[in-house]
Amino acid sequence: MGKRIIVDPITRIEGHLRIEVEVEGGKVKNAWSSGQMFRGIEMILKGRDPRDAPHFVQRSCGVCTYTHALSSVRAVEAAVGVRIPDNARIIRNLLHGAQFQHDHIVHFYHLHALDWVDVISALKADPAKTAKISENISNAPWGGTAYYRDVQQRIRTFADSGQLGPFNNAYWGHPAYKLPPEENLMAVAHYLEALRLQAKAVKMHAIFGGKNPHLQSLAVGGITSVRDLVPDRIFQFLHIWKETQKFIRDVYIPDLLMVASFYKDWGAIGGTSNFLCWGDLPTGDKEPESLMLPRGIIKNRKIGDVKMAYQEKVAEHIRHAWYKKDEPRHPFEGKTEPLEEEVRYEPGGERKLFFGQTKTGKYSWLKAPRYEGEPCEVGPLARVLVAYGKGDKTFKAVVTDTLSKLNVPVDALFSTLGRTAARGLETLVIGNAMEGWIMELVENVRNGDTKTYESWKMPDKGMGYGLNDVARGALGHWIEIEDKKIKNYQYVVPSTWNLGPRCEAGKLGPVEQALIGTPVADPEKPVEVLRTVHSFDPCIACAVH
Ligand code: NFC
Repeated sequence: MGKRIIVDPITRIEGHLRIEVEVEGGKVKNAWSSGQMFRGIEMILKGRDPRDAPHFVQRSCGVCTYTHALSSVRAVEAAVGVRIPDNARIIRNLLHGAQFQHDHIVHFYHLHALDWVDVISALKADPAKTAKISENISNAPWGGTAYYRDVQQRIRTFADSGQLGPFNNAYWGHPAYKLPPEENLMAVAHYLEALRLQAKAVKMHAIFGGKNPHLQSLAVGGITSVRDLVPDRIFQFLHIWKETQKFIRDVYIPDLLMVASFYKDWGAIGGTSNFLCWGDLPTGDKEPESLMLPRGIIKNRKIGDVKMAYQEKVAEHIRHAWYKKDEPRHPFEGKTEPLEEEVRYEPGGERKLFFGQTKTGKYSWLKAPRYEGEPCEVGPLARVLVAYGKGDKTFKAVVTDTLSKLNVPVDALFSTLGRTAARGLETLVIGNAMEGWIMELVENVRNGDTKTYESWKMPDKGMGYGLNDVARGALGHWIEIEDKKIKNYQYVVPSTWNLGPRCEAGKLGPVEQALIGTPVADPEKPVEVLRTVHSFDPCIACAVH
């Protein structure tokens, strides 16, 4: 048996994730991904008024706040049979677009960059050289030797005090870090700038959503921000969007290309096989035809063979999850019955064993979602591949441009590097589209259309689902109503798809699959494992819900 490495908890993610790998000959040979915390929101929802569901489920997570409410409100609307007005659709898209911008910037700089950027190496940089590099590659609104010298001094103050604060406990100096000191200094400076920028970007949610996290303006039938349909509010939104999009175009994308150019070997590490998207950002009433992010599934990396994806083909498996014995179930039939006693280990009990050696074979609070029995990666890479495979002109252009700038083949997309690049590229594309939506809203208001809500009546019975594609991937909510109350409610979440355990057939989840073959230079400092896990941007709070 190879050497076992456990990373528990994985930090710079949301929720409690434990990753265990077996390393042999310097590479990962086997992997187990485990969610370590139970939530139970699906159980709490039973018997409640369906209109309450969006408010409850949104509390699954404060990171992808809003997205559960959106999926839920769509599920209830499908069950009660109401069509929302255009303005509601546009405002929902704007809030969703702002979520993508904010979420992906925070992920790239604050959750993922330090897997590639060595903060301490930046102390050796020549600030004048960094200023030159920065001038050459980006249009950042800040820069110059004095600026970079100042940033370097701030890092030095941290380091000299022996208290690295947010930069503590990392693997600084690890040989897998490839950026020269000057590039490291630039990246750390942009990490700090991104902290400031994201605090502004989040205000877009406050304008049409009342607050962030957990927006308050979604209602079954539309949106309540009717008083915000005035030039003042719309232009406030436009102003913040502009600054955010400028950062994405002039800083995030150039930084992404710069970092990627030093890590091209990661274009052959960390890939998976199947990719699923529900699609999102409707430009009209017809679903899925009007979705700007298209719906589809790619199997076995056949990028030229994108098939339509159907929610009927989804089932959640619990053979290796801590739930009562059951068969795989479609979400409309889904159950959430936790096995409390099995996971209450005594010190020295089963938890001390490695996964794969336990008696029950169960090792996670995440269920294992499957599409026609197959694990599927969801998220930015799946969306970019499906759009590219379907020949979407905008996505094709940015992907082709990036591949040629990095001088790597299309196959490099199936990797950790491809996943991280795809996230940046879709941020750019979605952010660009937002301007058109703002103008559409302005035009509607100018023409006297300020309708944001359609009334409806609660039926005694009904069933519906809402399919979304959110920051971390394909998200679906399924509801059954009986006696005007919630009879059953299930959701299948992006991080459940990506981080879930083995299924009934023993097939590995996408992260488990992606980790196999990952090089590990030093088992005491498995930074390479973190790179692949972080590239999925896990959220275990969502995944277990
Ligand atoms: Ni939390 Fe999520 C919800 C997940 O669906 N996974 O992107 C979304 O969290 O970040």
